[in-house]
Amino acid sequence: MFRKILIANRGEIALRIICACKELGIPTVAVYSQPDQHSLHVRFADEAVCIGPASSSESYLNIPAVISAAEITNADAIHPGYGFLAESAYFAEVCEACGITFIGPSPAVIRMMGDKDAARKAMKEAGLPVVPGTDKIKGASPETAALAREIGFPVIVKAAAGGGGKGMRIVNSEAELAGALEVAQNEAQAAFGSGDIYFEKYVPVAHHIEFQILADHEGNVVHLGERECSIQRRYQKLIEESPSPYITQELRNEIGNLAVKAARSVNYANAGTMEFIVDDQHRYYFMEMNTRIQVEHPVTELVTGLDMVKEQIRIATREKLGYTQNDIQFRGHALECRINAERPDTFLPCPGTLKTFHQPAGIGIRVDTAAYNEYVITPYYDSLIAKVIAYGKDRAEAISRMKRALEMTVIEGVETTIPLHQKILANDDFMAGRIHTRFLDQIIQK
Ligand code: MV4
Repeated sequence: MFRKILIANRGEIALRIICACKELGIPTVAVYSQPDQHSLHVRFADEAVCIGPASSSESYLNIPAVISAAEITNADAIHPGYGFLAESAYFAEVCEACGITFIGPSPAVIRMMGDKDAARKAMKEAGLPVVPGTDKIKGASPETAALAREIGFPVIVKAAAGGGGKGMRIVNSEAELAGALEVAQNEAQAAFGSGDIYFEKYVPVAHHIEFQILADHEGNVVHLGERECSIQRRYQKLIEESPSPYITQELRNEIGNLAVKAARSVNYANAGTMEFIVDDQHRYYFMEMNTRIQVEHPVTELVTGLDMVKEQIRIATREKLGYTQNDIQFRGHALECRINAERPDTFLPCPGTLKTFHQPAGIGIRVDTAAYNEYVITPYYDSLIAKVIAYGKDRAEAISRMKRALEMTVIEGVETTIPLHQKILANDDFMAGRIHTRFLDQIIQK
């Protein structure tokens, strides 16, 4: 086991990793930026090192500062959480060069999956269906227009270095193409430092379904079923659930087994997520793979009973999984609502002080948060206040628990996404499991 784990993150995920380390008996080191001095991850870690000022680029993204903190505290592993350095192949390489274990897959796999075009090719090669699409394209030209016509409008332009929706543009007709390519390239350049883009056939009414996998260093791979993530706003997920009400046991086995084979084919080791778009005919297509622990991992933990962060740590020590697909049992239903500090009219972040913070509890409710009374949501980092996760024997019970949990959450001082969640949970189509990628637009327009 590791001697000491440094957590290169903040907020609820830093606390989540500390929980896993405490249960495994591994001492922890927190790193923090100046405004995070009084954060709970600093308080609950065994040691803490300030790594810089507020701006992420000078603190949580500052590789020399993070590595120095690991060296002076004698940490032999780093858990990157999600965001920040979690999908930096370069950071994983620096860790390796410094003799520190990066708790995640190999730099080569991170790099390949970070290039969405390369990832599509590798996964296609490994037997996964991918959406009809192009290689990287240069920009507007007669050849580009011909490619789009060949695929057929609508198409969706995506950033090759991106993921998660940044730099994405839906293009309905050839007239919109040149403009959309330029906007997407500029957005991609600004967000990822690379203007490389490609396009895919756009699947208009679809399900965003992601499969969770766990893989060890010896080629043992299992899947932990899927998460339904179709309820997104501006490509930010709002509600995730497992299992998906749209996926039958047969389809789960089929996609899950393909995902496992594909992960094995690239020597994947650690937790990983394969994103699929599933159309209204239940046809599924691989979109991208995320090589980190995800925000929505708790719904999978609740239906499988596994502690995914502990599994990540165990795998990183080169322990074997110790179980096979048949040992994975799916039980009940789980739902996660992301509570963000944001204005309900503009959906813009709403920084401020939580004058009152009362979190829900009780049977079937889990809350992952780093907030407390007087906690300050700064404009520097993302505006997530808490993840409320509800578990029930079935979807109806999970939803009813979520409803009462949101009613019993008190957050004063900032506006939050709770009213929007309540509107979604009260919707008849949501209740009936009729959700898809267009669902939220329909709700908001009403
Ligand atoms: C798509 C798609 C339809 N067709 N790709 C959104 C986040 C990013 N990781 C992938 N996303 C999508 N990619 C193709 N070829 C639909 C989505 C999508 C979505 C699109 C519009 C509005 C809401 C959405 C929710 C989930 C996924």
